[in-house]
Amino acid sequence: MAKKSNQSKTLPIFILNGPNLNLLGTREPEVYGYTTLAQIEKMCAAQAATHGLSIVFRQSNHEGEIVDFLQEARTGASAVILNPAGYGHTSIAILDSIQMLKIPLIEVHLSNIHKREPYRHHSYVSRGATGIVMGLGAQGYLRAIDAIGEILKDSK
Ligand code: CA2
Repeated sequence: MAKKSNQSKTLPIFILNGPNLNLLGTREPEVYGYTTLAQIEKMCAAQAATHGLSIVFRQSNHEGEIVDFLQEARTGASAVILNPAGYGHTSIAILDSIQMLKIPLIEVHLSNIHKREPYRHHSYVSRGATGIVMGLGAQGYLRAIDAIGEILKDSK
């Protein structure tokens, strides 16, 4: 019989993206940049690998589906990176799901929401987030992965 390994593999980082982010790189590049979501996924996978980590990368235009992903993260992820997009400013349901997590969650925004319209200044997600990265474009996802790499290393 095969011997069981004592080494437990770290669960993936769930990288979750909210509504309209599937259109990245096609409109408003002056606000959101030219990088597509598919390119961000590749960049994230490569960055996670430098920390010995893997990712599950998802996007949804539906609030309930994001809630489902967050519930899945409770047992399936070591950490979450979430760009809630417009739902960050409106969704108590997504905040409730975040508050049920016992793992780190980093909120990411491509743009600096505080430099933008007043209705973007408040984020419900921020209340439940371990940390926030904003205004760095696609690079922000990579910096969030670096932060998670450090947090998970420190917690070992
Ligand atoms: O800066 C961010 O990452 C945002 O989360 C993006 C959201 C916006 O509602 C938040 O206030 C800040 C919008 C995502 C829309 O994505 C687009 C993609 C391509 C073209 C236009 C919008």
